[in-house]
Amino acid sequence: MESRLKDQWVLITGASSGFGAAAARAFGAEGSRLLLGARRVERLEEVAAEARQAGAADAQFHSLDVSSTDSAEEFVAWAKERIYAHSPGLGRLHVLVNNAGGALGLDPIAQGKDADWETMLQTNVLGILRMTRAALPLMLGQPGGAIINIGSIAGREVYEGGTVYCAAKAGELQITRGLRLELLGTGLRVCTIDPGMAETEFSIVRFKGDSARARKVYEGVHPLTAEDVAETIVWVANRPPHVCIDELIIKCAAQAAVQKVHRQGAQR
Ligand code: NDP
Ligand code: 8X3
Repeated sequence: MESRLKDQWVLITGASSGFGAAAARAFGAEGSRLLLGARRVERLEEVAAEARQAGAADAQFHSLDVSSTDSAEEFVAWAKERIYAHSPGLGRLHVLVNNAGGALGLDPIAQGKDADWETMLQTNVLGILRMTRAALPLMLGQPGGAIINIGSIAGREVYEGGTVYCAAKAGELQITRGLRLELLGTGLRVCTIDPGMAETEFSIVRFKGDSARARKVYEGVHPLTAEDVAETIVWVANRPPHVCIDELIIKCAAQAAVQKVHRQGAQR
């Protein structure tokens, strides 16, 4: 059966690594048309080539910083141009994946850094709002489209040192729920996918380039991979138009809760 996502336009933020890059390849395998954004454009170029190789009908990329309203709006204007160039007047964005984000540091609030807090709230919370506001006009009038926000189990549970990241992802969860209420009747589906620990560049970014510390997070565990999460993103987007997966939690089998992880060799 031909994929419902074939030839459909899919916009992915944070497509230069991790879930976003894997999602680009996975939507590519469905024959979708991709619009990829992130700050590291040279990485986007590689991901776009991989997506085309996987079968994407089109894969284009453009610089995007979701922490800037100007950048978000400029990116969506570029996306609109790309879509209209392909099908003048008719083009529609089918899927928006608000994935860009991450954590910075594990400081308790007493030692928290303004710059870390601001970046986490800018990307994980305001970034979703900006991108959604800008992209909605390209999606309305097209029942069956989907806005898929990437949250986290951290939005549902809190842990010491992760409070601001958890607050940001809790914000993402409520934004998703509120947007679903606001868009009722449009036929657009609004979903959140909330992963647990997954080995991507997430921990390297959190620990500001300290790869050894990042590796320790996954020691003795078979964590989720970017591909596991990407498969889920595509599955959610590919449900029939009358089906909305409101909220989906995905964790590796070794993780029962944010801080309850079974590590090989550890006593139960
Ligand atoms: P990665 O660090 O591998 O990917 C993060 C992506 O976000 C990169 O493409 C990065 O691109 C992009 N990004 C970061 N800041 C910005 C910005 N200001 N503007 C545009 N793009 C930005 O991590 P993951 O793939 O793991 O993370 C993806 C999402 O999943 C995040 O929202 C994260 O919070 C969430 N998540 C991750 C989990 C994990 O354990 N890995 C678990 C649960 C949720 P660039 O730097 O080029 O701009
Ligand atoms: C990433 C998962 O547990 O590191 O969102 O916060 S966690």
